[in-house]
Amino acid sequence: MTDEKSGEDIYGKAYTESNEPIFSGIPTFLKLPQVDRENLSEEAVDIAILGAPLDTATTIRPGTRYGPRAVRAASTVPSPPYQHFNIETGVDPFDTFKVVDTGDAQISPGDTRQSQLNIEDAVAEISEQATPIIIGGDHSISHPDIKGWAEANDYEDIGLIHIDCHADTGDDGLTGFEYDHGAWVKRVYDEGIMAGENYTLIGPRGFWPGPETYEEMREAGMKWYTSMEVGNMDLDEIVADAVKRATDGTDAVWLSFDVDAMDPAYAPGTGEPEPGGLIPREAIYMVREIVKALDPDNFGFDVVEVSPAYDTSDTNSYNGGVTSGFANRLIIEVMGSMALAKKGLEEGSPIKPKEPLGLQGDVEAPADD
Ligand SMILES: [Mn+2]
Repeated sequence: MTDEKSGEDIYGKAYTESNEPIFSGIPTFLKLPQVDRENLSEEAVDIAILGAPLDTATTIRPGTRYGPRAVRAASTVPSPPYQHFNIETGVDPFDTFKVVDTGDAQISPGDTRQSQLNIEDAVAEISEQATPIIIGGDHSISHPDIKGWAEANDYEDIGLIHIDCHADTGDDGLTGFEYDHGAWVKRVYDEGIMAGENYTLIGPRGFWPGPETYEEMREAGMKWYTSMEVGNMDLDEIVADAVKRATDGTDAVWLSFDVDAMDPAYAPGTGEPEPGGLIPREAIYMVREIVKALDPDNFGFDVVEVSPAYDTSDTNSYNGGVTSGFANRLIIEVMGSMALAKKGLEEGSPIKPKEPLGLQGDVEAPADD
């Protein structure tokens, strides 16, 4: 590690000595410290977590208002925050970043548009001080997420990498609502802060949106890799292309992950599941590699559409439903890759066996008789 800081330096003795089980106590994200948004400027915070429990811009099944709470609580790792050394990647984000949970944006039940504007304000507020990581909520939150983040940082041109089953490029929702969860990409595009050439979608499949919308996306210079293409192509090539497109002439990059990109077998807890999706290793690998290649100081992330009532294993998610646990894990992976990027490292320092991997030494040929 090139960085001399440790989790203990960042979080103090209380965390070193903390041995409270994960199921006990107040469930902030990974039981990280909670800091109110108005007090953020008083602390040197690197990453600020925000919940956006809005689900009234959903077309089919609601329930993602319970997403942030479930994702926060979903952790099977009974450790304090500073001990998240990832044994595969060899990095612990909490050795590099001070991460805090800033609670939820104010939702006004029944008033979808006002709630979205509140989310925009809350994201702008945290983005003044830190890199924002937002937990949805339905996918309509990504328009206010990106708008608040871009405004706080004076970004004029942003790149967008969007991992999702659906393009979300509709002009509006089913009966005309402009800020529907299937229209947020179009809203971002219409803001004039994202060129089509800086947009890449990974994971689409199924039947929505229709060919006219895909034709418009094509004309706008947008690019996409379908779920089947993810399965059949070299993931490194997809990652490199998405990163190149997102960073080409832009000030910053937003990564938006809709859990319905995943095959429903791996993420059943969502409103609009569609067969034939990504597997967790593909998604985790791509997210790791994408974020590692981006500037962590000009970056934002959201994970959306976790709907705990449809989840399995633990629908309360007080120790990790399948889907809420996956979303929780994605956030840790994102922060780990941000830490590598911050240190200028290509790879972390995983502990490996003494002997190289694979069969070693002379192998005796089977007896020939
Ligand atoms: Mn979506």
